[in-house]
Amino acid sequence: MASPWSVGIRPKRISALLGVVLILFTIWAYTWYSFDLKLLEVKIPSKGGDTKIEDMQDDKGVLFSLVRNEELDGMLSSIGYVQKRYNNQFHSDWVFANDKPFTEEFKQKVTKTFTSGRAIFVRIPVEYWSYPEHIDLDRAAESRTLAQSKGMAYGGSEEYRHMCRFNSGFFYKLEALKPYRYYWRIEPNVKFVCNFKEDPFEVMKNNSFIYGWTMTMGEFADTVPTLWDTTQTFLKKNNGLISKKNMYNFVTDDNGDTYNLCHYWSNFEIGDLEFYRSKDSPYEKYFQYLDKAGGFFYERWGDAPVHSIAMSLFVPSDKIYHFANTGYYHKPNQGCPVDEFVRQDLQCDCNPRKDFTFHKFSCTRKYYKVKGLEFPGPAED
Ligand SMILES: Nc1nc2c(ncn2[C@@H]2O[C@H](COP(=O)(O)OP(=O)(O)OP(=O)(O)O)[C@@H](O)[C@H]2O)c(=O)[nH]1
Ligand SMILES: [Mg+2]
Repeated sequence: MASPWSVGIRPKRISALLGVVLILFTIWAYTWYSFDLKLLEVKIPSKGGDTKIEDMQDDKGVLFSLVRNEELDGMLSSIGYVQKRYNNQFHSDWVFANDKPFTEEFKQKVTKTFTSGRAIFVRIPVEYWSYPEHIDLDRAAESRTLAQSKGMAYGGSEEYRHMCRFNSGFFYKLEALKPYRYYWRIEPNVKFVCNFKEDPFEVMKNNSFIYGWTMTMGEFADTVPTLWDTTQTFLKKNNGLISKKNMYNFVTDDNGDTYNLCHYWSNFEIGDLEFYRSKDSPYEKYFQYLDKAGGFFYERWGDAPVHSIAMSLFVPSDKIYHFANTGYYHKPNQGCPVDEFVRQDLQCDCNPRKDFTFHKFSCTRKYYKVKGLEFPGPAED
């Protein structure tokens, strides 16, 4: 059989040819994936002139949204508020994640609207958004039917359960979040009606905070019937994970017998990704245990109670911080600084009488009591 050399193609020429093919492939890949996470660290050009790849350090924060294509208008609305009140000054990047491919329309409109930072679009790996093998699908379906018949919000929804499981145990594993130390979760259709004078990511970093929240409330008991017992069994099997300065009493009123349903309202949360993803993280162990127990599908465990219980157990109380003056709105609750001076200083556009942060139905009073701090809210609700 004739070898390539014998028909006149020399090794040097083959190398040159391979080189050209490689360059063409690189140009193609760069163009094709310019909005994709795969090449995030090295390939996405800086947008708006504020964020350069070489600036990326471990302690940077990133805005993060899990969102559907159908929620484009709501997302654009949230982006407007975030830019006006925060990002026009601080220029953070924003990662948008979806279990389905983002449409071109979604990417283009978001990129056009989010001019104060860099927009990164991510498709969630299927293993982060599907049933693990140990789940009995018939049992899961029966539980959804029952929950729906009881009128539980999202009781019949499979998507909602995948969303809660993703927000509990997977978002922090996304490749796109690897370059960042802190995340700030933003949903479509939320509002910020006060200015940020300080960058919350700097507040987190400068104080070594692990978790920041803005509102608290009680969970629907029907969604988490066995979450607390499962947590107790986990703790018995895993000695030494509880922090010495924990906030256990934020989530239980009877010294651990039952869960009092208090949680940080996780549609707004700012967290230290290292806490979730470090090699010996108690959080990951806890999530794995909960996931095996199946309550994300056999019940309707939310990421808010899961995060809140974990923070209350595994994190020292001085690493949890209340971002009190965000003027944050997520249907149906509005946060509004109760102090008139603060409202003026931050140019808030809200009515303090409508504030939910310190409302008697919230758990905020309990938070301050457990922390041993003076309650900063109004004397009576
Ligand atoms: N990509 C994707 N995002 C989802 C899906 N379900 C929910 N989300 C997003 O996950 C977040 C939480 O979902 P929501 O439906 O707002 O849940 P919620 O805040 O408990 O419920 P509401 O009070 O109705 O807002 C939002 O940012 C949604 O856009 C889904 O199936 N796919
Ligand atoms: Mg929501």
